[in-house]
Amino acid sequence: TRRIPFVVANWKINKLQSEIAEFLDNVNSKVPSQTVVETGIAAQDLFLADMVRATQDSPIHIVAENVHWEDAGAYTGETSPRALKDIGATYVLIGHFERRKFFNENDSTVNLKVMAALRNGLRPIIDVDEDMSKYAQFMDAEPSVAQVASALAGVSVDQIRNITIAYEPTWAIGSGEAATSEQAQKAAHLIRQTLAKLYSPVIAEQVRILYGGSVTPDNASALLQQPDIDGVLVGTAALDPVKFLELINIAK
Ligand code: G2H
Repeated sequence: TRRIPFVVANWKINKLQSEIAEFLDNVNSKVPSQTVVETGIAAQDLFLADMVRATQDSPIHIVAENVHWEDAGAYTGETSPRALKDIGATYVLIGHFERRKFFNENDSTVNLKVMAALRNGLRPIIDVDEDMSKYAQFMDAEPSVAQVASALAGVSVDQIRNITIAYEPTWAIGSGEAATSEQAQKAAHLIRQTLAKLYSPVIAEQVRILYGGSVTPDNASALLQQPDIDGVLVGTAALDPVKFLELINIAK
């Protein structure tokens, strides 16, 4: 089965309410059907419910940038996965490099969040920022990518179909210097090998793997042509509706 390409915008904390309305007005009617290319936009929690309403007639999925691992309770300042599902969010980014770097996320909190998202019917996009060069020398031994294995601990064969993995090398994030398509393909392939070992080769072929880190309309096509890269996670370039639509067209 063909993996449907997936283009995800990650706005981080860069947009205001009025800018979001204008962006969605601009792109809503121009986004192709989900059977051609899936699209998602990740934004701050406070805008997500509005964004779900504003995209009711468009195929765009609304994506949370983070989630707590408990469904409810006394966790001031956190966002409940149950509440995210309730307002109509579809996907959630888990373990983004910036979460790991600035907010002390680690492999064990990432795993808790993955399980919480799945339990509530949200689809995790698991971010992996591991340095893959260390695996290159062990190519023959078919190493497992540690962040992938730990994020997926306890995820069943049935649940794995709801998982997307995003590889984002730390040095490529927001730097303007993307990985080369060869580097990104090598990393994506290692991730797919890891999935094959953890589950099965057939299941590994069904899971989408995205590349993220300074993706632009200029470098996207070479990246998306790689056999193991099924989509892109885009920060800076996806703040611009014209570039976002260009990226979607490239992914088609
Ligand atoms: C990496 C990416 C989006 P940018 O964080 O997740 O951002 O495209 O600005 O490097």
